[in-house]
Amino acid sequence: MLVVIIAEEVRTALREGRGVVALESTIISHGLPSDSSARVARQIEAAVRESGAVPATIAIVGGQVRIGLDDNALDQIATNGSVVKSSIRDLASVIVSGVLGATTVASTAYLAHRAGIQVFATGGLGGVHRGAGQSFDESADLTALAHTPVALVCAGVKSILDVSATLERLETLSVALVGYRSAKFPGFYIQDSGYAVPWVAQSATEIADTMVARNALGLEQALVVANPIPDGKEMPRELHKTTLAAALKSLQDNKITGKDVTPFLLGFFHEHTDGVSLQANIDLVVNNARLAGDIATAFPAALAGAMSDSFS
Ligand code: PSU
Ligand code: MN
Repeated sequence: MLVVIIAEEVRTALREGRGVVALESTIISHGLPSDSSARVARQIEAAVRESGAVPATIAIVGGQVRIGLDDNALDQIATNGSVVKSSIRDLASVIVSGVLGATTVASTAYLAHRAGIQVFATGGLGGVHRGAGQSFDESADLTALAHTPVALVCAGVKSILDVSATLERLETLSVALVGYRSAKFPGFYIQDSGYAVPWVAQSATEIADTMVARNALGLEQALVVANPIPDGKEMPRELHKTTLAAALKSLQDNKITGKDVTPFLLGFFHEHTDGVSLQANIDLVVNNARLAGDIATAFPAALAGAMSDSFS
């Protein structure tokens, strides 16, 4: 049973020490409307290439983990309605059952790290849900990042989550958090969630240096790079606020739980904002992919320039 297949282009880039950026597939299968997801997935990959890095979208196809998808596999993930959202605990069962699996932040980070990929781009991180004190609904993304040393570029977390509690959990789990050219923790569709980040980096090189220092320290936690949606691309605040309130109410009315919560809320936004949330989503993911490409491209030089005694 061959469980993991790394695409030729990705394997070559890794062997030659060139930049590679991992991309998750749940964003494609469950985070975007199906009529645009294949196009957007290719836009994301193109943004990584424009920064001089190689994209490696990760998914489970035909009982095998694929690190880097060909056109056919990417189309299947984007358009096949029966793709299973696969977090870390689902991986082995998805492989054995042979169903199509889309990987979340948690499982993508895990698989990327095991494949030797250090940089990963997504849209928004999973986190602590509102009411988690009662429901215990906290994304496995958080615990995965606590022991997976990748750099993850995201636009913060959506305000469908409890942003404050999510930041507290990241702190408890010792997950590093750095804002990119901003001291504000972004709120996905909006540049400022109302909370601050503990550190700010001004360049991709500074982030690559931070990864090198983290690795030299032997730390196993992820570095979350919070990259706000570009200027002028935010969702209008009022539309954001009213849609959020309606989405949370609909979630309760429909008694949605477990892994369906996040896709439900994302879908609600896309269905009720006449394309506005979709466009913001595309803009921020492409922006993240570009920055991740810049970081991956800067990483080899940062590594070469570092000198350190080892802890071993
Ligand atoms: N947040 C977003 N867009 C997404 C997701 C989260 O803004 O597409 C997806 C990611 O794949 C993330 C997952 O890892 O949802 C988290 O799901 P859950 O809350 O069930 O852990
Ligand atoms: Mn959950």
